[in-house]
Amino acid sequence: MNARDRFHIAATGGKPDRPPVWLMRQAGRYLPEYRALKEKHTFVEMVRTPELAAEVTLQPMRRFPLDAAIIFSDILVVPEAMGQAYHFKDAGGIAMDYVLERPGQISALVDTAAAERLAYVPAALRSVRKTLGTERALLGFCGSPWTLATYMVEGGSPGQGGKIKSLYQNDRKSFELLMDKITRVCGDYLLMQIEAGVDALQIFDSWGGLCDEDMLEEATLKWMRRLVERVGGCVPVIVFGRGQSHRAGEVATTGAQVLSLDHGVDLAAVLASLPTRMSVQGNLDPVYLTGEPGPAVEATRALLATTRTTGRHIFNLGHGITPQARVETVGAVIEAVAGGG
Ligand code: 1CP
Repeated sequence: MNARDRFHIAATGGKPDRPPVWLMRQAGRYLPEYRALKEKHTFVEMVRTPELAAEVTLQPMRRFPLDAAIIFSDILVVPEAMGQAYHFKDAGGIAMDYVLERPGQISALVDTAAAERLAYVPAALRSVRKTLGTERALLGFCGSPWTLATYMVEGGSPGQGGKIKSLYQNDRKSFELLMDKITRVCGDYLLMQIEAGVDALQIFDSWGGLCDEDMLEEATLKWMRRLVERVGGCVPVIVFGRGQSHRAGEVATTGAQVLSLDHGVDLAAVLASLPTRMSVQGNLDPVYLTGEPGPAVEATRALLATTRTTGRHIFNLGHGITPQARVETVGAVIEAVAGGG
């Protein structure tokens, strides 16, 4: 069975020969070859240049027997295409160039034709597909409308999300206008990625956990559902609902085929609670990757054992790889999955 078939079967509720494996932020600072490239180019430059984005995407694919590549890009390319750019802070981390504070700034955001400004992403996808061939799967992605709105209104990492929640609660009209614009651009963008040949799409709802129960549907779920409907079953959609595993059933109403779970959650128990059309993805604690291979491999095997009889599992981390991850430990974990546990 080739890796692409293995991935497709697992992502559509089936049981392949073993769980496929890919890792969130499989590109990044833990890899010396990535750091070398970043000495010469800025992050934004690498994201915007198809040859460089393709090269960064392929770096971990050369090193490890991963079943799927995720395109090197960032969720913040969408706000940038709409007119709100982002940059790396000297102190580390990412910040938006300005903050959305007034309704007039929301009205001024570009929506029609914004996706066309992202043509460098399908260009990178096509280049990766050419080099990668058809044996291994290729994933595209975008941020959830709620998560993107959070960065746009908060200006960076949101803390408690006071500003975005205030917009939702106190100026629903502006909130809806912003969400409607983002959702339309993301929809166009996802369709562009499908056309460029992705095997699946992941929607990162990284800040959906900020939503209280009574706002979940109106603030994030309904907009993701719109995106899933727009994709129209062309490829499987994975939703990463960080901090939302306790309400997996509600996230499942978006129509996604796969739920990506964060660490610390009983993956098999969540799987058992979901409709059988669905699969789960996850959820090794990325902290294991900062230590010796031994404990990481042991935890990987324990996790694999919980879904051995059911299948419907794509192996991944509970969140992105950190710069402190050790390359040999990352390799040992991937080998443990690829070797059948
Ligand atoms: O996995 C991959 O390598 C694919 C490419 C990818 C993806 C899917 C990157 C490259 N970023 C993302 C998604 C992304 N970007 C998310 C959703 C996932 C998550 O919850 O982490 C978010 C929130 C961002 C925004 C972002 N980009 C942050 C967080 C900012 C904050 O303070 O909240 C950061 C640090 C980045 C930088 C970034 N993006 C990607 C990489 C490899 C890096 C690190 C770059 C570096 O330090 O060199």
